[in-house]
Amino acid sequence: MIRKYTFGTPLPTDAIVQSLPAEKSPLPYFSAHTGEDGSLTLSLSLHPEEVIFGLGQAVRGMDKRGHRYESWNSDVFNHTEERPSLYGSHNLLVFFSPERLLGLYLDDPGRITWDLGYGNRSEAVITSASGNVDVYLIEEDTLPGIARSFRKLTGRSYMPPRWAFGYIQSRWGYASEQEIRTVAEEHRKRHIPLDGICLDIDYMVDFKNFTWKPDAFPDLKKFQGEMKEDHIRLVPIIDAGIKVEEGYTPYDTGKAGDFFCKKEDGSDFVAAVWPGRCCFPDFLREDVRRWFGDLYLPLLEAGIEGFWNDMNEPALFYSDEGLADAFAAADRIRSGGVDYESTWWLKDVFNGMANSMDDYRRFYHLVDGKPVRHDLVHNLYGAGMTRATAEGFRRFSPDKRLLLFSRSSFVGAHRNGGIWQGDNFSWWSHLKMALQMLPGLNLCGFLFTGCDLGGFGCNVTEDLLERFLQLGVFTPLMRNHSALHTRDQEIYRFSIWETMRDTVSVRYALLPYLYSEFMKAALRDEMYFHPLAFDYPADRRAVHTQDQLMLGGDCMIAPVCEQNAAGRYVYLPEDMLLIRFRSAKDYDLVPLEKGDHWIDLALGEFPLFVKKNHAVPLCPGGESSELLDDTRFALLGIIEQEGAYELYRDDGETSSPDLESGLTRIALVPDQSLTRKVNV
Ligand code: MIG
Repeated sequence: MIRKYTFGTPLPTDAIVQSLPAEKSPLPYFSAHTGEDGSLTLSLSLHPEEVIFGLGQAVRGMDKRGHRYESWNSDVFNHTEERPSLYGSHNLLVFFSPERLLGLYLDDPGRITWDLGYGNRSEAVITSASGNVDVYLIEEDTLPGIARSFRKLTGRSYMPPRWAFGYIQSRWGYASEQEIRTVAEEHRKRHIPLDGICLDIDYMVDFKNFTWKPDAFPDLKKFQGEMKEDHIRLVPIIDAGIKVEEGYTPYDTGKAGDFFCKKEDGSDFVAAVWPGRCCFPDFLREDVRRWFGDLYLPLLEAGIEGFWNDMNEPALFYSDEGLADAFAAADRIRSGGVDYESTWWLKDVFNGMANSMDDYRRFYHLVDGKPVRHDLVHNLYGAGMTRATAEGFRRFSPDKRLLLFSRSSFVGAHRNGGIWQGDNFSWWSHLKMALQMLPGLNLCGFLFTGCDLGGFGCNVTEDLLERFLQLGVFTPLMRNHSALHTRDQEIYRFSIWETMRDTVSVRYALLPYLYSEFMKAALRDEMYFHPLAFDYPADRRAVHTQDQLMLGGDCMIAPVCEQNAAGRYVYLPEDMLLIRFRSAKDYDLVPLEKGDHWIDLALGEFPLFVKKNHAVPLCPGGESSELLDDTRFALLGIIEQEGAYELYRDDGETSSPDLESGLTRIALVPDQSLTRKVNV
């Protein structure tokens, strides 16, 4: 059951697809308080055992209790435990204790603070800065029921084409066709599976969206065509800002249509990003989205089938006004005398030019024809860009799914694209962080996601990349990405590349299964990854487990997230089969009983646990998603009673996937062997 309570006059967000009347009675459970500044605060006392799931893209554990967070989409390069917010705002919490199961969604595009037992361990205090918010309470009997209800409320999750489940290599810095061919060749000649290569901003002319360097990419269409013969797709990046430059078509047409965000005086708001001074499309307007979506057409006509949208918080390096203020501050210090305090302050002034609140208050959107200051709708910007792109894709490619993943997001954007987890570091703690972020993202509808494998910033070590890949085997987006000037991070750069290749080979053997689980989850409004509590709500150990995850309907993962560990402890909430993978063809099968186990996992080894009377189909594998044989499987599982696995298959790109016609029942027959060959 979902109930809606309206406070103030909320702005539209596009998050909700099911319109509900607002309740007339007061909001139950929470005490609501309106501040003198118009803000709205909701407080709830917490049970000692209460677990709080949700918030999607946020640091720390799967259970969000014990810290404070903020909904404020931010371009942050340093994902420390202290970060209140990352790139997306996903305003859903699920409170779960022996006495309560309650979902809370705040439909509010502005700033929200979430004190979840930080000020006081036994209280949650949630504040909407504007006080204009639709509050949704979701009550169901089970945790999966809450997830399903929330998806019904907010719409079906985005489904990418099947090739997007292949391994994707990316790096900031690939500058030419030649360099990308080399990356492809190095993978192919070593038989490292590969389905895509990302183009980062280096492919553009002066970082201008929708251009590509004529010398470095003389014939993009021909190049993409040749790569596709080799089963590799190019995935170019698009940034949010449009460079201010007369004669550059996207700027000229944007200007002619009056499509950019404005300052109070009616002139275009300008701030610098990679291309220099840029204007920012007002993605909240339908006509602007149509214009922007159309800009992808030349790239689509060149055969491109996937994109990633970046810098759409929007990230702002500085504005003319911010720069002038900083210079004025420097002048004041120059004339007033320098001491240590003033120099610290001055550094803060210059650092604070990026993504500054002053700038976010300097420009306006048109909402229903009326100007609305950006900070009140800040968290919608990335979602608006995703929507513009997705609407464009639906016009140009109505029958075929295309790949799209964004950096910034808001609930609602999960219908239009995936997201990646942003600029992590090559740190062991960030491997664990990536794992812990996944169930929250899934709960909020973002099923197609994954982190930068190996870590984006800092220099990776080879064991860390291997352990990242072991998590990536299971994440829908499996992309190795790294920043300019960091250590080369392609698999073939490392002495243990064969180990890494074998790890990726497991992804390809599992790909038909993982695709099946993903599509079933999307089509049934379920989660692909979920906390153990969703399956074992009465098992206290399971409910509080922070470093293991359920995957789909049959499995559990428990990655090694520590350097030089020879294995790890794993808690099994029921009897399971351990598959200890070394490669697609080399694995151990070990039945284990419910309880705690130490699992030996040498560097090239990683586990998948399969529930008893469930099974996982493993295909023979291959080097591209397009070359997989999804008719012959080894079925791995402990089967003691008859049942079936429902395998979902389709052509991998249809825009109207149909669950019923895609399902094939694979019979599970009791047998001692733990593995059985099946043809489907
Ligand atoms: O300011 O395009 O998160 O994945 O490689 C950095 C360059 C801009 C940030 C993205 C990252 C990408 C990088 N971008």
